[in-house]
Amino acid sequence: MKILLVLLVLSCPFFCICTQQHWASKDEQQVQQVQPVQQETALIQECLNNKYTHESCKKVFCHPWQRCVGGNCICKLPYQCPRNGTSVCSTSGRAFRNYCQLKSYECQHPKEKFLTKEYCVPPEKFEISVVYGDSQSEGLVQVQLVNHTEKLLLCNNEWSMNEANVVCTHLGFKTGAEHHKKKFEVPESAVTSSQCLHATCRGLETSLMECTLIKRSNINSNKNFASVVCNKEGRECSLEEFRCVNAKCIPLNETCNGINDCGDLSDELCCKECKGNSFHCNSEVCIPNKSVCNGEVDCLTGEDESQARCGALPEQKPKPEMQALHEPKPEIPEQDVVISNSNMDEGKFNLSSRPAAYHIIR
Ligand SMILES: [Ca+2]
Ligand SMILES: [Ca+2]
Repeated sequence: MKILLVLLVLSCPFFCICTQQHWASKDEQQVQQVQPVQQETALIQECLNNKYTHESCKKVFCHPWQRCVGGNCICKLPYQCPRNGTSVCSTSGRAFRNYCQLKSYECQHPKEKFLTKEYCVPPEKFEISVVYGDSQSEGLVQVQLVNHTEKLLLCNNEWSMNEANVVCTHLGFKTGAEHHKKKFEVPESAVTSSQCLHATCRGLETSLMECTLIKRSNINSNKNFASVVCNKEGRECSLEEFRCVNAKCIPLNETCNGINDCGDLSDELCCKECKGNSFHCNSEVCIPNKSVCNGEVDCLTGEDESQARCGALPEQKPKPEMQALHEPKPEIPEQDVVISNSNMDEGKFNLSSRPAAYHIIR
C-alpha cells in the first residue's frame, strides 16, 4: 500500500505537467490560428518598430549626394558635392555640374529630375505612359525618348519589381508598383516597332531616365512587353501581407528575399534570415546573392566582400565620390543601342558602396 501511495505521489507531477502541456499546446494551437502569418516569417518585430527605410544609415549606406546624420540619410546641399564630373541636364532644362549636384538639388525641388547627360538643348523631354490597361494606373509601359519621335514599349525580359517601382514613381505614384507581371492584351495593329526598350534599374531612382535603357530587337514575341500595376495608397493590408513603412502592402512571403518590393526597402531591413537568392548581412539586411563578392561593399560591415568569403581580392575598383559602383553590365548585342545610362561615369545609386568613413559627419 505504501509503495502504491509513493508511486501515486511520484507520478502526479508527471500527469499534471502532461495535462498542462496538453492544454498549453491546445492553447498555442488556438493562438497560432488567430495570429497573423507575420509570426511565421523571418521578420524581427522589434526592429520593424524602428521603421527603417533606404534612408536609415543604421541599415544601409547613404547615396553619394547624402550624408548620415543621426541615423538618417540627409541630402547634401549642391555645393557640398564634388565640383568635377560630367555635366547633366534636368527635366526643366537646367544644366548641373554633375549628377550629385542635380540629385541634391532634386531633394529640395522634387520636380527637378535627371533628364540627360548631354548639354541642355530645350525643349527636350522624355515621356512615359501606361497603355492598354483599364485605368491610368496600369498597363504596358510606353516611352518616348529624348530627341526621338517614335514611342517604344519596354521589354519584358528581366523585368522586375525594381523597374516597375521606378516607372510608377516616375508616373507620380508615391509608393511605386503593386504588380509587375499582369498580362495586358495588345492589339496586333498597335505593334508597329520591331524593337523594345530594355530597362535596368536599382529600384530607388526617381526617373526612368536614371536607369540603363537599351533599345533591343524584340525578336521572341511582339507581345512580350513589360507591364505595371501602380500602387494606389490608402488600402489596409491583410493578415497575409506586410505593411511597408511607406504604407504599401506586399505579400508576406516577399519580405526578406533580397528584392526591394516595398520600394523603400523596408521589407529587407529587419530579417532574422533571408529567403531565396539572397544573403544575410550581420545588420539583419537581406541583399541579392549577386551582390556577394561583386567587389562592392553592400553590407554595412562588409561581410559580403570579406576575404574569407570571396578569397583573394582582385584589384580594388576605384571608388571616387561619383563613381558608379552598381553599374549594370548588360550584354549588349551589336544591333542594340544604349539610349540612357546616367551612371556610366557618374554615381547613380550607391546604396552600399561607401566606405565607413563616408558616414563621418563633416
Ligand atoms: Ca522583398
Ligand atoms: Ca557586394
